[in-house]
Amino acid sequence: MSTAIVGEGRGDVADRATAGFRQRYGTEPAGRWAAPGRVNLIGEHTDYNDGFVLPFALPLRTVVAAAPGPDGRWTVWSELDDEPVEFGAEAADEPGRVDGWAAYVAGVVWALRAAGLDVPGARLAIASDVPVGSGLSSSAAIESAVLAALVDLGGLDLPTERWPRLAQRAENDYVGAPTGIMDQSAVIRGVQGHALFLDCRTEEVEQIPFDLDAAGLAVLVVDSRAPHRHADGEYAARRRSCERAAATLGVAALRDVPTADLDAALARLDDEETRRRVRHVVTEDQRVLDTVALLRAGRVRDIGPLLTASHASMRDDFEITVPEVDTAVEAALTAGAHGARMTGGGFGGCVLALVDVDAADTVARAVADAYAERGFAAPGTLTVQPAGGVTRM
Ligand code: GAF
Repeated sequence: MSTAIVGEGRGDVADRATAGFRQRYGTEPAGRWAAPGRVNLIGEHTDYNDGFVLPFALPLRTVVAAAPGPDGRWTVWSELDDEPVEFGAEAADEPGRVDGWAAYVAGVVWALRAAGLDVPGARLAIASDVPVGSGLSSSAAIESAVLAALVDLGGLDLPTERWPRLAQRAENDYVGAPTGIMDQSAVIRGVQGHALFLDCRTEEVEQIPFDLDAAGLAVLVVDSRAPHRHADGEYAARRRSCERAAATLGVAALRDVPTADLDAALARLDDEETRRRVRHVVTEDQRVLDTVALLRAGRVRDIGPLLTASHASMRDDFEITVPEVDTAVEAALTAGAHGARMTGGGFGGCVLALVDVDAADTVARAVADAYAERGFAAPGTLTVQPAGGVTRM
């Protein structure tokens, strides 16, 4: 049988952060800041190609309880690891000096300082319901909650529109993961009941109503629990391949290849693998635009085939799926899902399925049965609604 994505009996995440703060520092936090995880409805590996994405924030949150620190240094405790990590400006200013989960915190301090802001020293305690390593952006959630805390504690003059780029810089340049702007944007700019239509070149945003209840639908998220297989190296390789293809085609990014010109562009590339990569990105951008058009017209159920086509493209052209996610998608579709696809960077992580509300349990069970048959570890499942982005609680 499937199991809940979030561990049961752990108590409220905000209470855990507060309790951790009190226990670790012996005082009350000055405040608590919460940032969600995200799923991407559609638009995979399009963000670093300057294209379009349509993610939404999840009701699962990471909470940071924080207060100014006594000596201009940063001390961070996380329930992931009982040992707190402490660092000063010298470590924050040198990417890579702080590693492990605390690098996401040091990276934010670094990005804020690199932007010329006077970041206050702080004590932080972090608790999270966003599972780590499931492709639901636990790292963007930490970055964004810490960013919000430091901006507030320091009274920093930093409009929210600039937050996603700064959080992304923390991840790219301090942690060293060459990701795009999607995750931080979803986590920071998400609005309840909406999917975030983001143009990753201009950073223009449109909140697209995504009212699942009104349509009698649910989004079922399935954690494939597939062990990550070289995900970081493969992600970077896909990115390099797209950048090389754009250079060959003489465009700034693959977003500049119009769907109507795809065949002509493919004919100018001389290896089959690169052609498949480009075909994924160009068709995926178009699928995002088509999904947005259907949602604007209130035709939520009709986006199903686009989700499924996105999965096929990731499986066959971009080659970023693994047997566990393919099995989950196939089982969900066979059990009646309107559409299903892997969400996130790939090589494991989560699948989302668009289902009738009253079919969610049947679909979850069908996926669990298919996993048992194939000898895979039981998947995690959760039905979700689009939630709001980062806030002070
Ligand atoms: C990961 C990255 F962090 C995002 O920037 C995006 O590229 C995604 O993979 C794939 O769409 O989540």
